[in-house]
Amino acid sequence: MAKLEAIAQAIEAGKIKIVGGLVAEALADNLDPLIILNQGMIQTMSIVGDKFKRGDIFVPEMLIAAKAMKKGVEVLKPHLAGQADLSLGTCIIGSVAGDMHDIGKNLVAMMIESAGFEVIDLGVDVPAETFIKTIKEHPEVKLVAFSALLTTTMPAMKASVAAVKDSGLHGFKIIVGGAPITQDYAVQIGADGYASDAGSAAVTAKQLIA
Ligand code: B1M
Repeated sequence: MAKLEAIAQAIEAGKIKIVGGLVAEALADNLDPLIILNQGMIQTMSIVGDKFKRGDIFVPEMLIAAKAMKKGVEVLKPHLAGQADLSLGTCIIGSVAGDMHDIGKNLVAMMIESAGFEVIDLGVDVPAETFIKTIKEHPEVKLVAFSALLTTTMPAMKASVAAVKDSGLHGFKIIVGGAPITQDYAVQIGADGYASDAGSAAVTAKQLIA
């Protein structure tokens, strides 16, 4: 547990240079990668978010913590991904227009990939038109995944889902998620599926295309 605490402290303090090494040490000590991710890293980002909300820290501190978390995830990634040898199809994923948050979206992409999908990650601040263009370029696509972390980008998610559905393109399912998104909202905007975290996103992704 001391290792998890050290990882959490390094992420919160934005110590980008040491996080990777600490995660590698925790793995060498046979700590479960999912426990490292959930208890050492994701929980820490919640603490960072709460401090930001209270005004104890500001955007630069939040950004540097996010960068430190990314370094840790890089080291963790090969240990989280399974060896799926059969492709379930292509999944296009991105954070919706106006949304720059990508840590959660990257985790979702990683878990969906490890479930057996080929993932095309469009990154952050992705306009609906880019999703549509990419679907046209990849007619084999089975899943389109939208992430939003801000209440202010929820309308962009709604508009993106509507634009993709109105495009007349078909043969794929739509999955949505992100901290402010709920099952009810997903239904309301016409998505086929919703997941609250990266693990359940992979499970839902497989169920949607079954
Ligand atoms: Co931002 N930010 N941020 N931020 N940020 C939040 C989201 C916030 C809750 C902080 C707070 O006030 N407590 C708040 C939003 C409030 C609201 O909308 N109600 C907020 C704000 C206000 C802002 C700015 C507006 C701040 C400002 O500039 N004044 C600004 C907006 C920028 C923009 O997007 N246009 C901003 C900027 C940033 C940084 C750039 C500094 C940085 C992001 C860096 C990056 O991502 N590369 C940042 C960070 C780090 C956060 C917090 C602290 C952490 C987010 C995170 O990475 N969490 C966040 C507070 C918090 O979450 N507690 C906060 C860890 C991650 C693993 O969890 O992203 O929730 P999460 O992903 C989960 C699930 O949501 C789900 O699975 C993931 C893994 O389990 N999920 C999906 C996500 N996508 C999914 C898709 C799916 C399914 C599940 O299917 C497709």
